[in-house]
Amino acid sequence: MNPEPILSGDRRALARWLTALEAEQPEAQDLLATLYARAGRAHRVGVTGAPGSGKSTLVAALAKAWRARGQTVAVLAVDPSSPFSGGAILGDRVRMQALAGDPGVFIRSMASRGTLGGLAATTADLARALDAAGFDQVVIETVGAGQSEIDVARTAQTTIVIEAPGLGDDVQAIKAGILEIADILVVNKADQPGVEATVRALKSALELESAARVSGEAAPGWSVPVLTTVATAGDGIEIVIDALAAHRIQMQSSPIGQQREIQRLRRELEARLRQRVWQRVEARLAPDTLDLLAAQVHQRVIDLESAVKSVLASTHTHTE
Ligand SMILES: Nc1nc2c(ncn2[C@@H]2O[C@H](COP(=O)(O)OP(=O)(O)OP(=O)(O)O)[C@@H](O)[C@H]2O)c(=O)[nH]1
Ligand SMILES: [Mg+2]
Repeated sequence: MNPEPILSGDRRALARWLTALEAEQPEAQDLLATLYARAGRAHRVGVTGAPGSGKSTLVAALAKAWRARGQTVAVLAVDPSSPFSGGAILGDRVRMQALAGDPGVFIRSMASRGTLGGLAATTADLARALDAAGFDQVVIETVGAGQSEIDVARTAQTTIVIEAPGLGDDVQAIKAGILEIADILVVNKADQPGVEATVRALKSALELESAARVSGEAAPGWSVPVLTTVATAGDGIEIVIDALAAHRIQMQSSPIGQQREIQRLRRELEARLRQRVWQRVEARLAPDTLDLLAAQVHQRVIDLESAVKSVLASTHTHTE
């Protein structure tokens, strides 16, 4: 693949590259390797929260504000689990229409589960590609529902967890356990009743778990702000933009912030190695080997550990 059109802003070439990366095509990955030295300039921002909380609307408002500041924006909308993702993507397109035609904005929907490496790995690759392609802001929007979505959100440097009011103490983020990945909390739909109760619930939940946070996820001296927005009207957006920039500076200037990024890359490295090693084993196994071994273990012809050893011996994986 040729890097020239991508680097000179050809959107169709960029889209083709991303599609090839999603399919894990070797030429696409080679190009990412070639361009990798150019990455590292973008701010990767994760936006996660319950369905309908206003993630896409907030992202559109953020994009507009960044554009006004002369920054370019790429958005990766990841929605693997929703049976409505087709509709959601369509909805996102409508919400993003104000930005359509702006060459400084690029929007990409990922409705697939990713391929072999899993969704988080694919998302991370696409985010790196967009970074290398020169975007200033790379936003990853994901529904905060399960572990895989949390893993996706963790590919970002700064994560916004978004909540809508009206549920009182029964805050979605607390239920889903995604509070711990939040660097910034946003209570959107602040034009609706129940905002104060939601802000209070989030603040007390943050206090409760601040002790656990010391484990290294958060930057030192960073206390997670709880901000309110009306994304549809653009209210509160500038404050979110400022908080994002402040968090990035904090992360970049602290050794713990650097450490967090290294830890994240380590997890990614490990996940990829697991996948590759397993692929090697699998490629050398006859199709029904594991079924046969499992049946033998079941009949106590062989024990589980011996079955593992026999697979490793027959695939020679232990010598590599
Ligand atoms: N009243 C009000 N409505 C809002 C606000 N922000 C978003 N909405 C509306 O809430 C609905 C859902 O907004 P989206 O931006 O699609 O929410 P989302 O979190 O991206 O939804 P999914 O991608 O489907 O999970 C839309 O009808 C928006 O117009 C807000 O600040 N106030
Ligand atoms: Mg959305």
